[in-house]
Amino acid sequence: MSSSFEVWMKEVQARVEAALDHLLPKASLAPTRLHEAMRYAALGGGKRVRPLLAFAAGEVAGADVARLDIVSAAIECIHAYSLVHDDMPCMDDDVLRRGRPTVHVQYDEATALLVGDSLQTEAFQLIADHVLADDARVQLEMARILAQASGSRGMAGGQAIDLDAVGKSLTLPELEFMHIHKTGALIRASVALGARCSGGAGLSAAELEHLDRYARCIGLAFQVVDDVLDYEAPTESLGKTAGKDAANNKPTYVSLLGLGRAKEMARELRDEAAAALARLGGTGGRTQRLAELADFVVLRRF
Ligand code: GRG
Repeated sequence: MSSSFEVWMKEVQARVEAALDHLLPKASLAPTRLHEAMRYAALGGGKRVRPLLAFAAGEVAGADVARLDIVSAAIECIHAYSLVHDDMPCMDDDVLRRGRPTVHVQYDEATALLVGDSLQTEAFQLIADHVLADDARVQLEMARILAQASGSRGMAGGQAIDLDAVGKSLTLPELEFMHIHKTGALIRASVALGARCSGGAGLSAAELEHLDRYARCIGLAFQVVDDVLDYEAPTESLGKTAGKDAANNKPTYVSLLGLGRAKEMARELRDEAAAALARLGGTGGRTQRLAELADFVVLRRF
């Protein structure tokens, strides 16, 4: 990881934290317990991979950073909601997230349910409240992209398949279908939204297609690495309970392919993502951050 990438990453992470802090309802606003719990779920943690992708795609499009702040906050609201609900006893039943007690443990189950619901709707309120694209039709498309990526045709659908798969054996295409939805859809939407935050005519259809190809590879690579880390990394460095997949008898890339082949697959997906960037126009300059993020996703240890 180059020092300039590290500086850029920290800068974006700080911007996203500040944007969420500013945009989320204050804990002093009634209902105070719900607002405090929403802030507990969304602030002060996480790698902010999806905002980093939105900012990097925005760099390709020459996007306004103030627009990227809003889009990133909206995406993180959806992401935080999904983690809160996923950790609940009716789903993954976990007590640790980002190194802290999960929301239903820190507060209670009903509050966790409402936190997820409220963060989800907050995301769409942010998109409705701010100008994010010069063309109102593009802004409407952004809302549609985020809705599709979050709902039953995207992340929530992937989660349903995941819950159904516990204790079953899946084929590789079935596992891939599940993860393209559960994890990949929001990652793909992050790149798509960042790329649409530019002024004027924006990127061409061909450029958006290359970016989308990149995003699909990164979305899958992210999940393959997540499976590897769940198998290999200790709970302390993950900030969440390690080894849950095997404990829950869940099919993963590691259980299907073996550790070595799963790691190889992540690297192949990174190379495919890099090839999509090359088609977009060169390896350096405007695509540099996206290329560095592809390495970060594959080489991360948490
Ligand atoms: C409840 C609708 C609904 C969906 C849940 C995202 C998800 C679907 C479940 C989370 C479970 C999980 C471990 C998924 C694998 C990949 C993933 C999304 C990991 C968590 O994302 P990170 O690593 O988390 O970006 P941070 O904490 O860094 O933001």
